[in-house]
Amino acid sequence: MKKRIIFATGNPGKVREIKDIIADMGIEVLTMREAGVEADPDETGTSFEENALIKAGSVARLVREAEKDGRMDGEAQGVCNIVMSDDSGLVVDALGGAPGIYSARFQGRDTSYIIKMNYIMDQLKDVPWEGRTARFTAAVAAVLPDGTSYTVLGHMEGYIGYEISGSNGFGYDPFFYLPQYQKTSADISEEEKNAISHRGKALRAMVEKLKALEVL
Ligand code: ITT
Repeated sequence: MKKRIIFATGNPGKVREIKDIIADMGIEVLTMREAGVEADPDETGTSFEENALIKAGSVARLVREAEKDGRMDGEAQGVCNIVMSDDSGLVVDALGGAPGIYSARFQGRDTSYIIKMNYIMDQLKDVPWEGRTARFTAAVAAVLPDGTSYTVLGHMEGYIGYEISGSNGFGYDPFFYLPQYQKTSADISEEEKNAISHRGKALRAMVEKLKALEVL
């Protein structure tokens, strides 16, 4: 049976990266919008994994209803729709792990990332370089047609820089300094970022896991 992944995200930055990462693995991926379903559940969990499961679970329920009603494109040909999601964020050690799971909501969901990053840099103004360690974390969740679910975590380590630089990536990338490149994650190419990112690692690990289980 043909397998495809429906990705439960409304974040265009994530969509771009996810499509690139998964395209390299020869698996079809649709966003929830492309699949004709849409959900924006409250992220009430207390961890990246819990929130990823909330997002994938709510879209999986809509997908199963659409399959049952014959509304899902490709269902007549017996397509196996696996729903995945990504819950991610920036974990700053000097801020006790903040903004963490609240990264998108930090200082207000509609506040610009320039303001969010300047706020964090201001909070860290007296913190020496060694104390400016941070990481991006992503939990990728997958919900199978029988309701079984899995989560996988990925991390990308770096430092909170002293300035904003670069126009690739999205969100907090322009102040996230990668010592191995001596650049921010917005200054390296998307291909370079996907090779080392939290999202790239978690997605590849999830695909490997599902392949090992012969689900993909
Ligand atoms: P969905 O829930 O629809 O997927 P969202 O943006 O609300 O979209 P999250 O709740 O997972 O997603 O929040 C993740 C936030 O963490 C994201 O909005 C960025 O601010 C930040 N973030 C995660 N990964 C990032 C990356 O690779 N580069 C820069 N910022 C990132």
